[in-house]
Amino acid sequence: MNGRVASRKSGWKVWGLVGALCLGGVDVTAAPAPAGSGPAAVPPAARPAPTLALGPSTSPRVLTLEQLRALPSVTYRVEQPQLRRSFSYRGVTLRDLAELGGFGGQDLRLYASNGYLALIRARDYLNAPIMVAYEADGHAISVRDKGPLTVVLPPEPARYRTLAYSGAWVWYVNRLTPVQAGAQGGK
Ligand SMILES: Nc1nc2c(c(=O)[nH]1)N[C@H]1C(S)=C(S)[C@@H](COP(=O)(O)O)O[C@H]1N2
Ligand SMILES: [Mo]
Repeated sequence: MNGRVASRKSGWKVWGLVGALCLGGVDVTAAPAPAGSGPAAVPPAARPAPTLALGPSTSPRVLTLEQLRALPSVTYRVEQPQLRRSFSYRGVTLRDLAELGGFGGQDLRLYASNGYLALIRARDYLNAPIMVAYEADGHAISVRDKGPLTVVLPPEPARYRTLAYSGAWVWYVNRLTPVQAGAQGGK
């Protein structure tokens, strides 16, 4: 990682992987499985609808998928570098989301439901339509494909397709906060 994108992985990642394989996107932070009971016991109908929180956990604005879908959207085709498949993604720009959260133009922390955290600089999202995508090829994004909400970077500039930015493709994203809000938990 260089200075543009900082990221860390935590012990929660294993839950994220379990979730990706078996859980079908249940946010384990919102619905922890009792020890010993398999997350696979949660039927698809019990999956909580995805939400995106804007701002620190003490004072978030929480958008439902429906509310996200009602915002102005961008659509473009790009290859998801970890899946190595190209999709036409649709979603809301980080620029608009930060504005809506009241922290437009600030560097952002992006949290995922598996405990992953990445930083995206204002100079990146202000100059390119980096988005939180909720749709790929006209469909909801499956957990297998890193959804239901996933950060997508446009094909240009070319640096977005380098290793330095691979950590910015935050899968299962569920919260954005301004970096200046301090060391808030991501949950
Ligand atoms: N939710 C989530 N998104 C994530 C990660 C993660 O652990 N969890 N890892 C990031 C990092 S640091 C990189 S390099 C790529 C990892 O993709 P790969 O494991 O397919 O190489 O996804 C990024 N997005
Ligand atoms: Mo990475």
